[in-house]
Amino acid sequence: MRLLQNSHLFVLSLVGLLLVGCIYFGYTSAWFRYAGSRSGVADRLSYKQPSILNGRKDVITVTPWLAPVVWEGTFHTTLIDAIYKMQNITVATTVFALGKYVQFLKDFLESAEKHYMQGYRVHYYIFTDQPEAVPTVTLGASRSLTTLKIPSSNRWQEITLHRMERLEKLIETQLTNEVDYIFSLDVDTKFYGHWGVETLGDIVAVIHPGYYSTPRDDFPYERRSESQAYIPYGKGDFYYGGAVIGGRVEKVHKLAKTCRMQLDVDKANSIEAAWQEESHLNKYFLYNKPTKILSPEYLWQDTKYITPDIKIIRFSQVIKNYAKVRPNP
Ligand code: UD2
Repeated sequence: MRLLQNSHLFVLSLVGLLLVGCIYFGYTSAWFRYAGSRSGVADRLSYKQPSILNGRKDVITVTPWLAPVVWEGTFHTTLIDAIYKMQNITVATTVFALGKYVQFLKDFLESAEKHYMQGYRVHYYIFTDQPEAVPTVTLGASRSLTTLKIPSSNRWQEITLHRMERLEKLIETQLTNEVDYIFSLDVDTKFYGHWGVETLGDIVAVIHPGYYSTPRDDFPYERRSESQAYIPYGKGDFYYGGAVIGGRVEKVHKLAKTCRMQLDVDKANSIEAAWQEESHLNKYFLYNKPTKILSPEYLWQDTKYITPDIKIIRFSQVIKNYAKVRPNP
């Protein structure tokens, strides 16, 4: 009996030891795999040593709340790519082309296929009232396009106002758990230079090219206190453009939902903010600071004179005849 108990004990200890061993080796090999993949980037690449002392001196590269401001000369494309490539991400990209704005789609898509998120999985969502007018553009590998038919409006303001609601619903119905990041972009635009994963962040805003050296009291914020987009004089960080909104899909959903709710309140009170959804976006970003800011390199205007601080134009609003393309003045 005693012998039997001892042999039982011996077998149990052996099994126990085996289990501990398995767990230990499992963990260590997993750690080595992790460490290997982490050091892999540094091992495979040779890149210039970053300097803590030298950098762009002509512009700010970090906000007072410590969000990076992305300018040429502040990031290393190959290094950032090596990090993001390991993450196997998908970037949804929404664009609205209603009424005569369908004419901008060809240049937008063709230039995006040259410069935008090259080497990454991109899914374009085109909201339009004329699916048959969406041009056939050859897309790169891992890139796809879905056309979503929606009604147009005889007021351009209504079209831009409703983008938040459409964005909110698209994320809820199709994108949650499907994509990692999303960008909502204006269609009357063209890519001229590299736009890659350096633009990704939790919640991303772009500096409007028309106001990057303007004092805050001259920003075209909504100044009527009756509107939910109201920002009083003396407040505000930057003036952000409505043409680019980006970030992690759940963060952009929160932004779109909040702005849509504020827009609903304004509508019920018969007030339309000075710059429609752009005014609400600026209000949102005042109280929910963007975690990354894109410099005006990422939103320029073809009509604008280029100043020395702009080293590259990556994305720009094309010249358009407002009277000819919009449904109303
Ligand atoms: C500014 C903003 C824009 C938006 C708007 C709000 C920039 C550079 N632009 O541009 O993002 O916040 O003010 O009023 O920050 N659209 C159509 N069909 C139309 C009219 C508009 O599809 O008939 C769509 C299209 O995607 C276009 C976008 O709405 O790119 C913005 O309209 P816009 O470019 O006419 O507005 P704009 O130039 O005043």
